[in-house]
Amino acid sequence: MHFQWYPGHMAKAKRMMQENIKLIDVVIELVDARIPYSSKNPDIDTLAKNKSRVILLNKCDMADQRYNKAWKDYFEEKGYFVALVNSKSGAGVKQVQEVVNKACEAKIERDRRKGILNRPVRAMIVGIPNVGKSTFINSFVGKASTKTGNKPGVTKGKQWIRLSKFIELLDTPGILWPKFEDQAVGLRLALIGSINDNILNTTDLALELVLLLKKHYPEVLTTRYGIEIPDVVDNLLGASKILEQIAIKRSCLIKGGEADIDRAGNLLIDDFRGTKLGFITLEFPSSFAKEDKKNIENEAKAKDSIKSSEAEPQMIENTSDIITSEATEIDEVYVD
Ligand SMILES: Nc1nc2c(ncn2[C@@H]2O[C@H](COP(=O)(O)OP(=O)(O)OP(=O)(O)O)[C@@H](O)[C@H]2O)c(=O)[nH]1
Ligand SMILES: [Mg+2]
Repeated sequence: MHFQWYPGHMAKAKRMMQENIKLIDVVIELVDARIPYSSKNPDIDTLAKNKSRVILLNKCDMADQRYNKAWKDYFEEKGYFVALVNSKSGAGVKQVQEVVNKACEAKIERDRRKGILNRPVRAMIVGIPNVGKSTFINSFVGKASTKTGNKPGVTKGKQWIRLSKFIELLDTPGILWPKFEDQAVGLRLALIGSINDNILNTTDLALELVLLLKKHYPEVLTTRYGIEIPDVVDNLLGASKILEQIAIKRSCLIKGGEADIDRAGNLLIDDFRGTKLGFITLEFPSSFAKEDKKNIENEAKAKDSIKSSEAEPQMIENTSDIITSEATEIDEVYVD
């Protein structure tokens, strides 16, 4: 299965975000606590360079509690200000204000020294489609200020929301990035519903889900559907046998009594997305910590080889390019 979804409206939204970034003090990125690595958009790192960064591990109520704290530590170690949030119920949302304040301490101090007092903090809320940005904003603000929905692409344009005299939020449409270098990332994004289902083969997606569940949560399929799972299921053929069993148990049959694995596939995906299989996390910080270590080692090696092959040291003649300008005006209507 190949995953790619970068429609025109995302490229447009990214341009809007680039145009507005100069107004922003802090970028609050929502990731999905079930796949915190895959749901973190690498383009945001480029966009938010030199800005304070907050990561909210949203939908933490749907994830496996055993890994939530570990993921929080993982991102904190990388220098982000982090909070675990359930935007739907509001759990953890209050503490976000504190986290944002911490992330903005340096900026507030800079303002104070310049004699600027009480200028509101401006935060851009970013994240992949369907991660819960608008739900978070509504919960944070304490009333429905922006439209939400359980499908990707609900928020269309930009929208400023004044939370209080201390903080203003910019809601943005969910964006992905042009190419998933690692297709496993695309698969996980599709599973949580951040890629439009209309462009996916949901039966193939369900087969991949069976393989992931068998690997990380071997009991859940037996518990939910009362089916026998062989010890080794490591290919799509094995997975389709399991889908067949689910189809039979759930009376998803086509004429002649044959198992309807397409319907069973949809049922399995819906059950996963609706946490009927339990609270499931599909990525684990320990595996990414190893990957990070490898990347750091490779970067260090690359730096060493550049150093040894470098001729003359280069002078920076004009630093204006690397200083970000601080804008003060917002050019958008408030939705209050
Ligand atoms: N269980 C749970 N559901 C959530 C949470 N946050 C959001 N949701 C649900 O996730 C779905 C998507 O929420 P939205 O707020 O519309 O997501 P969005 O990121 O604004 O989506 P786009 O505007 O399409 O990019 C909705 O059905 C929400 O109810 C959460 O923390 N926990
Ligand atoms: Mg939205």
